[in-house]
Amino acid sequence: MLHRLRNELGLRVRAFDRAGGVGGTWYWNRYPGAMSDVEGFVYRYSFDKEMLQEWNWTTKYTPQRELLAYLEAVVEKHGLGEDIQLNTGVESAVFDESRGVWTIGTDTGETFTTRYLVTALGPLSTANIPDIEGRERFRGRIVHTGAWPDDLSIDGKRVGVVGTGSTGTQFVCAAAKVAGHLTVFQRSAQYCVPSGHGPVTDEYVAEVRAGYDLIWDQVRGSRVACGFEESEVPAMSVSEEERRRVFQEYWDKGNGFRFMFGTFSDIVTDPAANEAAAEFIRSKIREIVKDPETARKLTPTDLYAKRPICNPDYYENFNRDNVTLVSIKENPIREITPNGVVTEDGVEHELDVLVFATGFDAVDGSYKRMDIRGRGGVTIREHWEDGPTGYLGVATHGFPNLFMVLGPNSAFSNLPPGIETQVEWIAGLIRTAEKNGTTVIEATASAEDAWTETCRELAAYTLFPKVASWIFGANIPGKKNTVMFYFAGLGSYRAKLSEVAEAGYEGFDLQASPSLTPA
Ligand code: NA7
Repeated sequence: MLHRLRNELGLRVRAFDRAGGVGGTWYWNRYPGAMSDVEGFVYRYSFDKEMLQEWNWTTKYTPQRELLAYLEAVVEKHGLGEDIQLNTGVESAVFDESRGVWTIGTDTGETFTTRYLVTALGPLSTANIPDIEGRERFRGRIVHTGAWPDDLSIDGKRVGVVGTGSTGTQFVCAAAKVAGHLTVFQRSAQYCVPSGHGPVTDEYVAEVRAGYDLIWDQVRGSRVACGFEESEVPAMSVSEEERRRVFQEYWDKGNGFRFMFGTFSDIVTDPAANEAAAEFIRSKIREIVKDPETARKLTPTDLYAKRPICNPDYYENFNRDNVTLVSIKENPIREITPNGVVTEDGVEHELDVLVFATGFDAVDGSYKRMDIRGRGGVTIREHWEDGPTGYLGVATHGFPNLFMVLGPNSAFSNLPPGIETQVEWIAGLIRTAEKNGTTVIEATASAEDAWTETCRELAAYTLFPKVASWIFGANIPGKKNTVMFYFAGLGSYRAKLSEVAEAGYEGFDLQASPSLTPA
């Protein structure tokens, strides 16, 4: 966004980050095993064609360190660093209706005014840490995966991890091999498929580089934007034998999104198709995990309808002598003691390090902790009391000139192409506004309501809302369950954005700035 607005539109821009370096998610999430579980070749920017040809990679998925190095290189190459103010948290943003500008207050005591405010706060950046009795008494170290300290090594230690989502399962795969003992506190059993992680050849890299134009075209027109063709075949339209063959093929190939969206077209919409996929994964758990009781606890029985997860060898880790599984659904955590975690059965699990892989207050969490005030002094917290909404995921009524990257009701897809889509579109809108002098831009309430309704209808067509997960805010106690994503895919989302722009930014009220209007 900074590159587009400053280097291409010529605006004066300043970016702020609480962190001591750039990288966002990939700055903070330094836990053992952290990596993107979308294949590396599409987990990057597409805008810099030169960099696509020059940046090298050696493994199918990109580990955190390399992602961070990549993002730092992008900043360096485009000279962005000089306009990024690090170690600076934005605490408040107040819209001044009389002047049509935002006033930004930071935790460094500075104030800035700006015509446009873009929030790229990250949909998964405000940590969710369960309030467990006795936390402060623990003598070891307690960490959340999203703020992993550089000085913390788990080698040889007694480690406990609460949470088995994308993060928790990645952590388990890495920690099992280095910890003295690993105790996994699992609330819900997970459907996890192999990732197929491993080295890639130079020929593969050369082939991807040569094909990038087509690759990005395909990604931009697809649903989940993960770099593969999604299936058009309903699962129940083929024989049971053929279904198993296809599931096995994708199991062998690896990747969670591929398994969910590449095998058949209706895994997340048809309960029978969903059950077929779920049962296939369950059969694999039974095959892999040697201890029947551990296998039982690891086997999910609900719908296969959370964000898909993949790892190199998740279930295999539970065959190791140094790994213990505790089902906290059956045997809840009672308290944390100076020595570790006590479960309801009275057992004290002694630990040196307790890791919370318990996720995030997704989508609006990072907005609610800031004091953002739009028209009439209304705060974003008040505005989103019944759940976050956003017109096209980029703007919300009552907050003119506030543009969100990955705001509520953005497309549910691989994030880098989703981010680029919105960044380009927001830049186009600002360019138009600057050219026409209509620099107060506000989503209308009716357009936002209609978009929210569309997102609701699309979500209801899927099985996702039937399972409790962060996608609908169900992971945060007291958070209202709302639809926070657009589920028709990136291709259709992009088509909608183009349509809106071509219709003169339909659904936006575009007015001249009060300060620019002649008296
Ligand atoms: P997730 O997917 O929200 O997973 C969090 C995990 O923590 C999940 O297993 C939860 O169990 C568990 N959890 C959450 N709160 C509690 C409490 N209070 N007690 C016990 N266990 C709890 O977060 P991730 O960081 O793994 O991934 C988030 C996204 O980041 C991911 O989808 C990718 O897009 C990147 P539950 O399943 O809710 O029973």
